[in-house]
Amino acid sequence: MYGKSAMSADNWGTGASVSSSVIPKIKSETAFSAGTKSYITMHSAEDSFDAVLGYAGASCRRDAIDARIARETKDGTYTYEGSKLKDKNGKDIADLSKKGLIDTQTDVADETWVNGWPVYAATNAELDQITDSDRDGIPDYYEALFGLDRKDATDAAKSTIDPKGRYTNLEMYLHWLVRETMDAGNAGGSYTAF
Ligand SMILES: [Ca+2]
Ligand SMILES: [Ca+2]
Repeated sequence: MYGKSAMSADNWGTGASVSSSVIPKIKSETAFSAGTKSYITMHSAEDSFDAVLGYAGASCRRDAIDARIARETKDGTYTYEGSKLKDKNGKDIADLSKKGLIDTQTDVADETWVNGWPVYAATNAELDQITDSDRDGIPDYYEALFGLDRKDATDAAKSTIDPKGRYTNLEMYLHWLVRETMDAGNAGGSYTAF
């Protein structure tokens, strides 16, 4: 466990909150076989922590909230607190820790934000990048780049870009959007190709 060397050295003795009589029923002395083939990249626990903090998330790029959560997780800190003083039953919860646990997005105060949310802006060049003439989910620039037809909405569901025909062209575009994020997150790991 991060920052707890004694616990890391003795996971089951000091790190597990279960009865000693239960441990033999749930503990394996040997690693589970992952088989000879794997679709995933493996890292050590320490490297995984950094990779998740650096690259996890469902976006091409991180916004201010993503960046703050990653930084606070790494540093073991928090920035904002919950604002409510009563629980849903009207009971005083003033004694409970609200550190880092916001109750509403307006608890996240930043004068440049609106109602607790950052303002997302795009340049004209970025807006041009998302022009999608046939509205098949794939923007014109990508259709041109990979030989698709920006006036034919049926090609998004076809599988002509993937040399092995496994993924649709729309899926290939979505993969392409995060190719650099995936490469960086997988760097240094082990992977068995097949
Ligand atoms: Ca399109
Ligand atoms: Ca198209």
